[in-house]
Amino acid sequence: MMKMHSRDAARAALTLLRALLRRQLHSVGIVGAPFSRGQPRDGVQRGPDVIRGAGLVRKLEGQDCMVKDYGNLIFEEVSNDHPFGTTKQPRAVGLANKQVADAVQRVKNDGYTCVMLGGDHSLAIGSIHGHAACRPELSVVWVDAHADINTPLTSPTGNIHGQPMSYLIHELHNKIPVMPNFSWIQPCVTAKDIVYIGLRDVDPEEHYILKHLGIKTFSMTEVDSLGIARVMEQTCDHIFSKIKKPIHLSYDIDALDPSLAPATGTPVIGGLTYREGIYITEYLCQTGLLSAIDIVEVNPKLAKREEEAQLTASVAVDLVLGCFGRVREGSHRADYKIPEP
Ligand SMILES: [Mn+2]
Repeated sequence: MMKMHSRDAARAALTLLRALLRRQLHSVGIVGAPFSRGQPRDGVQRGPDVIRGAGLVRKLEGQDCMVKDYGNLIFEEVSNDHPFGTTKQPRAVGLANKQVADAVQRVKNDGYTCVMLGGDHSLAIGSIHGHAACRPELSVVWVDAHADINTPLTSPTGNIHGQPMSYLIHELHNKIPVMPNFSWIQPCVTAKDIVYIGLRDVDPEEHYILKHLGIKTFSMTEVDSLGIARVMEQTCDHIFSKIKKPIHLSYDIDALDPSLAPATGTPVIGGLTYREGIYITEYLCQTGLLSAIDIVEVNPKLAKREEEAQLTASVAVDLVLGCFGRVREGSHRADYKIPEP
């Protein structure tokens, strides 16, 4: 287990104390990762700024969160990034994810719940890796239309945003080739500590991997048959079966139905409703164990009209708000009094 530097521990304690003194329940650290090389469509690198543009920080502060925006990471261009086998742009993806891992680790050491705004879903490699460096016992809730668990050798497209989980799972370690700029990555999650929600477009090789490793999945069929409330109960029963673990929520906007989140690279019909999507965040929030969140694959350039881009970004904001205490019944300050005439 990595030892937390005593200065980091002190800083984290101070952040928490400050939040408590101001009656702020949540302290949120935001990292933007404007990166698109894990997939072929231009525009997803604008995700962090369109999500901020939809009022993310102001709305979080409006619900009494203490927010620190760490800004956007700056990724260098990588030249001669030819494919490794069929895997595309491995050097750029490996390098960017190292930066994301370092940034997430810093945000966690500063005492915040980390919100990583993508960018494409390849960035979950760095986000989960950096989170696990501080919280090695973490569990992962992966909300997505896709399983993103192809290995470089099973991937039908060679796009790394369809592969991030494969690099992180201990049980798949011996199936992963050594790729340029990927040598820093160590598996940090066990198959039993992962839950998928929202699946509806899974490759045969991925389906084999999910079944072979016994990973808990709630496809859209289970969401339909159980209802989202029982899906979330069973999700938490599964990840908390032995001890209460910090949760890494990796939320791909394409988990939601394309009618709600049209501005994304690989939309699949038949997704989560707005209410189901929000319920996931509300439920995980009230566990008190949400420790890091990814919001990825918002691509404003793929919107047919400006309203589609705005709708997708505002839904993304609502997901984050749900993670930090927004409840639909409404809320009020503890010291509120009705004014008297
Ligand atoms: Mn995904």
